[in-house]
Amino acid sequence: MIPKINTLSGYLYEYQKSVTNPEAFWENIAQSFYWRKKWDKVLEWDFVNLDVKWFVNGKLNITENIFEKNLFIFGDKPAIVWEPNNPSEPGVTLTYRQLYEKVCQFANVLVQNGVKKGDRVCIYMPMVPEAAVAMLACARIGAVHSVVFAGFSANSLADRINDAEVRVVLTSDGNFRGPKSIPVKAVVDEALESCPLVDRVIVLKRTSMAVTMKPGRDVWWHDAVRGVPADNKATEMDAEDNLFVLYTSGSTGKPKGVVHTTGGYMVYTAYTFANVFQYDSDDVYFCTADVGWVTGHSYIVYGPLLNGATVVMFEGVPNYPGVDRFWDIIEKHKVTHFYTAPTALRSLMGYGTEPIERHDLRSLKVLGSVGEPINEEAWQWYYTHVGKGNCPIVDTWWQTETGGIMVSPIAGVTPTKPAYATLPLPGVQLMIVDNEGNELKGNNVEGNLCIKFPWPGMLRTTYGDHQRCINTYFATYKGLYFTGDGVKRDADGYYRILGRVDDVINVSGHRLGTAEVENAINSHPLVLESAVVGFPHDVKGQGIYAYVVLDAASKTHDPEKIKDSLLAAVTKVIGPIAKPDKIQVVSGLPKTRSGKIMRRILRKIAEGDATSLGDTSTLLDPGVVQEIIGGALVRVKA
Ligand code: 7RM
Repeated sequence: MIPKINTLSGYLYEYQKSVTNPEAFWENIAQSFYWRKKWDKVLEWDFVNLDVKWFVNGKLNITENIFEKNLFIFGDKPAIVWEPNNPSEPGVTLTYRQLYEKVCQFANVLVQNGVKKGDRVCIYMPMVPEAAVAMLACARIGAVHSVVFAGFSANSLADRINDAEVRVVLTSDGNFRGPKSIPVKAVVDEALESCPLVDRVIVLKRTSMAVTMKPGRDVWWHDAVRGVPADNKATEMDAEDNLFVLYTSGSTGKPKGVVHTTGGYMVYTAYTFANVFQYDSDDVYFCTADVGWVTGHSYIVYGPLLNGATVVMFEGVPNYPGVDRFWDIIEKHKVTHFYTAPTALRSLMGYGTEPIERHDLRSLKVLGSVGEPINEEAWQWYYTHVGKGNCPIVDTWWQTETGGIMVSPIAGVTPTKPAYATLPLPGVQLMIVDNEGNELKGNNVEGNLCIKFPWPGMLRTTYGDHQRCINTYFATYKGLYFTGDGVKRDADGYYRILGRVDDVINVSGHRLGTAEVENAINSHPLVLESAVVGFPHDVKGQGIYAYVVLDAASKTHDPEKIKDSLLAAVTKVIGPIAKPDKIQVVSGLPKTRSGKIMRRILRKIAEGDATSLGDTSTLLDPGVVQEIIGGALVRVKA
């Protein structure tokens, strides 16, 4: 069993142990797992060249730790309780044994299709149990999954497939999302026109919408599994063999493939799940994330299943068929642990408490928040109306790169404070630095959040480009992992995450690089250049504000049509999540003499705070700023 903290003094004691002797601390946690061969050494590390190895020479398979290790105890326990988009459609419950059989069978299918240990497999699927089966089947045979959120465009999908040199793609015909059916296979087909390496696509039938199947390349999932045996001996993996790659946006244009390895990620996600949520064996855990994001990887699939948890997996959206859908699911499945994003709470707050009061939520014990800072108002609403004042909220701060939760209350153990992620978990050594990299010691300080010591769940590299990983995360402050987030440590030593300090924006909990959105806008033939910044948005947390300079040829076009086609360009290049909320056409962008766009000024204007622009003495043409402040803003309908 994974050691669980259950008192505040226990937390302080474990934390102290984890800092005094991290190797001994993590070695003890790692003992709770099934290793084919134990490690020779717990940790080797170097944060300058980024070379981190946990459980050196340990051998294991993560799926053996989900299944074989536990089947005897909870083989008949529900592992995945699947709730379809449409509540009148029957759901599916898979016990651990049934899930195991599906995983083994699909692992065999992958092998039959030529997938070998180390090969990358792209998963572009809706929120159906087969998405989890696909991930675990990859892990079973040592293939590296690259899950791409099914809301990304063909362009984005193709970029990710090519970057990871994927040969096999797993997908579905379509996707039910609220009242809509969304084509999925058609997007894959479009993407694959520029992915010469892909020679096999396995297609799950979900919506039964019409699709084209390319002979020799495309096969139906149900045909592929027919008659395939449901037993498979897991492939032995080194602790440091890659488990998956997951693309995430940064401050440069191209998303990076964050690489996670097997042993450390297993230990970290399982330990953090058990402790942060204080999951007990009869609990029912519901996380509303999509498996296309890291939260889905670590806290729908790996963390919970490694703990033998019952996980509710939801295909749909919070407002279909009604705005009480989450509360309906909680009541129906007697959910004890509910984990969602502040943006969802803020949008549901708009409907008042009546939709909640229609449901019996007495099963709830723990509430979680993830993805973006939770504002105090949303925190209070969550606490009072969803949790009825007796469920602790765990505000969990972490990142794709960290693999698992880093700063968070331990449910029922750490005293909470609205909008605070509170304290670091055991094994997490934070450091706050100023812009020059000097450590800000003591309490009541605010600065850049860094981590100074490795933790087992951390990223090991970015796929295909190790130097880029070093430059992005380990070069800003030498010897430290830089998170890109600003943080405050208050008088009690509690941490409050303030949001990104780099050119990354967080829109409805989705991470986007401003450069990525600019590139998409710039792909429009009438655009000369653009600058994108975030601005405070009541529901989304941050909205996207685009300043666009158009070609003279645009004069002959209808401005409304141009706006629509700009949005279409962004949807095509990235996906609908990246559509700007506001577009302002400007005649020029504020630049320094050396040609750098002064985003600081644009951010201020977007925030509606043009009175305090700060130092503008380096501006090449101050007239541009005056024009922008006085300029007309084109609002884009949501
Ligand atoms: C898990 C996830 C990471 C970025 C991160 C932060 C922001 C995430 C919180 C948060 C404040 C939180 N991974 N973030 N959780 N900010 N409080 N509890 O979201 O890679 O997609 O995003 O999200 O800015 O750097 S992610």
